[in-house]
Amino acid sequence: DASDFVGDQVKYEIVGIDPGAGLMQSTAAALKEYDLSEWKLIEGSGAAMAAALDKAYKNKQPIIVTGWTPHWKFAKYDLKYLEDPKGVYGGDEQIHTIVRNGLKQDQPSAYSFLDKFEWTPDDMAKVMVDIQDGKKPEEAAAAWIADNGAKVDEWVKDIAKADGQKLKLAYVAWDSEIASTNVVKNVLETKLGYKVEMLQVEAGPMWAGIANGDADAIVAAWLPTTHKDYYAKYKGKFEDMGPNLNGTKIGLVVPTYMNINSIEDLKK
Ligand code: PBE
Repeated sequence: DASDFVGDQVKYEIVGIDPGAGLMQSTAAALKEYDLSEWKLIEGSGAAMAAALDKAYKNKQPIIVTGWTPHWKFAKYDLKYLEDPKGVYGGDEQIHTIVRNGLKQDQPSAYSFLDKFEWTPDDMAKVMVDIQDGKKPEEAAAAWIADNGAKVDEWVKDIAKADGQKLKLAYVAWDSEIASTNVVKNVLETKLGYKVEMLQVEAGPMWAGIANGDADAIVAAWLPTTHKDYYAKYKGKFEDMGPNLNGTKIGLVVPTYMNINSIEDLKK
């Protein structure tokens, strides 16, 4: 029989993403802090989370997912973050660009552009929504660049062109980072003459790769909270170029048709 309690409705399950994501570590911490030991955080991927959300939403069924902003899902569905009165998921956060040590000497043009690269949550969301609507990531990136010529010109202004040198951008297959990494790759190739390889990896190897020099850059570092463990682990072995986007959020997300509002509502 259907119970009114959300735990019974969703079988005490929270739909998670890839285990290396900072969002998963924060959610594990939230289950502890809010004393929700009967709840399970299910590992999966960003894509599997989105598929589960889509299916539940279409059937108006209850579901709790690990979510983040910017993300196309907020344009497609009516969703809300559960309030986090204990602040486990952190406050203001930015996405940083991180490069390997030595990039400045080896690839000064790429370094200068990566230092300048900065856009808004709306910019990123536009690329994400286009991809969700069926464009290939590289097509969505190219379309955004074509539509935002002035912004892109400013990023590459006065930077000398390279001569086909190779660069490696590491990223995780989170929809937000698929969008940003494709935009940066396109600019490096079409405006600055590089040949760019995108390395899709898990979060741990992404940070290890930038620290050991296997990758040249990432535009996927969520700080100061989401990736704080990775940041601390490799500190000194990379160069932090600062924020490329301001105004992110992570937490537990539910459809607005659910009548819970806070993580505290998960407690019976
Ligand atoms: N995310 C998207 C990542 C960072 C980008 C929030 C899923 C994470 O949790 O590590």
